[in-house]
Amino acid sequence: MRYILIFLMAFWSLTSFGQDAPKTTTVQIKTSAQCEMCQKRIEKAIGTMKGVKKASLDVKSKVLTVTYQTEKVEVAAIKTKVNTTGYDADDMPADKKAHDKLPDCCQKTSSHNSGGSHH
Ligand SMILES: [Cu+2]
Repeated sequence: MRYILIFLMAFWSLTSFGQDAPKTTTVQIKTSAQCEMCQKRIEKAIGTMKGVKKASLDVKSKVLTVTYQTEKVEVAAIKTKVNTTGYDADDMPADKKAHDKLPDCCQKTSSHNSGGSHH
């Protein structure tokens, strides 16, 4: 009888563990961010998405690192959000309207950025 109880408790703790620990994963997305303003903009847009735990962008490499819950949000949705914020996400191009609304210095096609390095 005692053994059955222990077995049941072990089983219970295993199943509840699976439910209580949402699976998170981290993905890196190459964006077309230009400066710190872009960084803040993207981090805010992605960081406030449902299921996203953390979003941080490195301006130098333009790589956005996102930690998210796999059950709540998909990479495709995150990339689309980056696009509608006005930036490329890997091979997905930025939404043109959103991109054109960005300040000049943040536009990848901006004259400020052509023919040389920004900053
Ligand atoms: Cu910018």
